[in-house]
Amino acid sequence: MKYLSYLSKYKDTALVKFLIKFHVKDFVIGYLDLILFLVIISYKAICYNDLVATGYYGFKAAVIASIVILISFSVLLNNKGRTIYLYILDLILTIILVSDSVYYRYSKDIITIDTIRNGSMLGGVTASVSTLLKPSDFLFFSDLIILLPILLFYFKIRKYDFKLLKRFVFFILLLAIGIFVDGKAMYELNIEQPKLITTMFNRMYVVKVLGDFNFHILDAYNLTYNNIMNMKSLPASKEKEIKDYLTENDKPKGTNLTDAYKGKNLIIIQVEALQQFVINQKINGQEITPNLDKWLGKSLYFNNYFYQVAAGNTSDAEFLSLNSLYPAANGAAYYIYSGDTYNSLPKNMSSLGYYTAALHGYEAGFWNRSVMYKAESFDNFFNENSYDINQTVGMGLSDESFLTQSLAKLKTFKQPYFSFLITLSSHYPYNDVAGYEKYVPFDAGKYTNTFLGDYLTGIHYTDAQLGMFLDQLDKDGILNNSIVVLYGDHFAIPQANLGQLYQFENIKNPTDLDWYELQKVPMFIHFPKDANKGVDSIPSGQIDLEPTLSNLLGFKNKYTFGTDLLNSKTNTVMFRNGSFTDGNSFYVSYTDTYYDVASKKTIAPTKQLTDLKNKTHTILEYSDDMLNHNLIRKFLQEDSEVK
Ligand code: GP9
Ligand code: MN
Repeated sequence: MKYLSYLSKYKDTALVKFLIKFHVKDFVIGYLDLILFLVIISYKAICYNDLVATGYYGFKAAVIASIVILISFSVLLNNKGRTIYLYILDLILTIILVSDSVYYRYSKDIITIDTIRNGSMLGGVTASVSTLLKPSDFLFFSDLIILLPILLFYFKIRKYDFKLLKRFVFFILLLAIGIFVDGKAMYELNIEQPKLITTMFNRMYVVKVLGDFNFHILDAYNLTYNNIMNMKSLPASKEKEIKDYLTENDKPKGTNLTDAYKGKNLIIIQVEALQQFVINQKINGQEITPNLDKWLGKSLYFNNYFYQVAAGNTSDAEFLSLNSLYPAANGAAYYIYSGDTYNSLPKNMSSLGYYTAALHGYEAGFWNRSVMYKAESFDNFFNENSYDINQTVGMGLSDESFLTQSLAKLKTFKQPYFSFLITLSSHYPYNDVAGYEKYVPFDAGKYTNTFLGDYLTGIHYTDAQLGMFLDQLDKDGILNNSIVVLYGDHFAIPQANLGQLYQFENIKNPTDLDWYELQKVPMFIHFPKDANKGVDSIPSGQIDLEPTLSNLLGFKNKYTFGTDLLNSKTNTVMFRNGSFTDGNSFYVSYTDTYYDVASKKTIAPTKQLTDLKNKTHTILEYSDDMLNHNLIRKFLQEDSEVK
């Protein structure tokens, strides 16, 4: 009462007059439902974000903004319609949040449209839903029950309804505020982590920064965008042209070592950020990668092997190596094309009776692996959840622990097996120097405390762990019965730090050719009893791995773009941006310049080179068509009908 008399003093002020004139009291009462649902849904969404971000990302305006956008449409309806809309919206969003919470507890990941489409979430999670559900999950639905009688009462007492025009203005206002705040957050995320929104390589990070609803909106947008882009059907003649090209490309080119290793285990190790420039190099008299240097001496070493990744980085390295297809023109194939059918290396190995497993000591959903490994037909994916995270270096589980635990797993696998291992510790920005050095001391000399020095320390650490792993495979006799492939996934030194690399390499006035020549990654194949060891300098790249293995292991190469390196004398390495090299010349697409590799000079294009340039475009387009129109599925179907 005291307060009311106190307030009455202000009843003639301009502000109060304004509030009365615009029916603010009526508005507050009339739109109480809107305010109530905004608060309730926001609270639930923030609880979910707390679960996945464990507090350290704090409150995110974008989380609320996405709810404001979804709620804004309710304002267009009349009173009753609006409340019903809000009630149903609350129900739907609660179902999404609870499902995502349960899924998160199971796989530390979020449900995507593709996870549902591929059925890849159905395995363990549905079986264990009852154990994953918590009593608090049901509390999320309690408001919907409690609110029912209250809303019915509210329907009765609420009188005021705004005219359509005012409602429309209010809708625009809410929508604009929501879009502005949300758009700003997305824009900032795009600056901080370019490519993240289109490639979704770290979707839990998107969830942490933008919230659950924004993630689903972006996921649906990406999917719809790709579907629209691929709606145009491919003429039958083009389809035939592609099939004919691939059929020709897949034909055996010779008989060198053909089927020679049929039935042997296959172990592939994809090493994080391993580049060729560290191989057989010393710093201050100390070898940078003594173990790899030793093992590539006992193996068939490809010293002219390029990574061919695009926006999908590590996942592209896998995509190229396991499918012999080019990466996506935009975004990451592991995300955009995870709904396609693949004639992948694991699928081919399975058809030979192999057990196949991918092993990586990190989050299952990173790079959409959990979904994509299903599409690539791996029998099993051992991820972070399958490892004891007992030692961390850099980004997560240390290579030492990962490789030790992986070896123990390998020993339990039914033979013959194909194991695909992906390391992690030598990941950008290599700043866990203390972590690397704690286990493997390294003196980076004049590069100490520089970016390059940190990388050298990191790769030296990883080399030691790879050495331990390979030596142990040897001691345990596994090498007698296995072929081991090891290669680097992609670049280690980003543009900003290239100066140090050129200094290390003693390159004074670097050209684009110099840069490209530094984009090689080592690749070696180790055979039982160190057979076939030597150096092969054929120009090659990650796309050539599957066809090469098909010759050695005896499965039929089908619908691949690569080359069997053991039965070819020449080869052209094509890059996603249209650059290419045949070993003698190098074409750099972004400056439209041709180089002579030996003299390093620029050269005028010959007819042969311009033909090769056009062929590169055609082939990249073929690969895009294959992915956009899921042609492998179609081709394999046609083949089975013919049989
Ligand atoms: C994490 C890892 C890193 O799972 O493979 O991927 P990257 O950031 O190198 O593309
Ligand atoms: Mn990587």
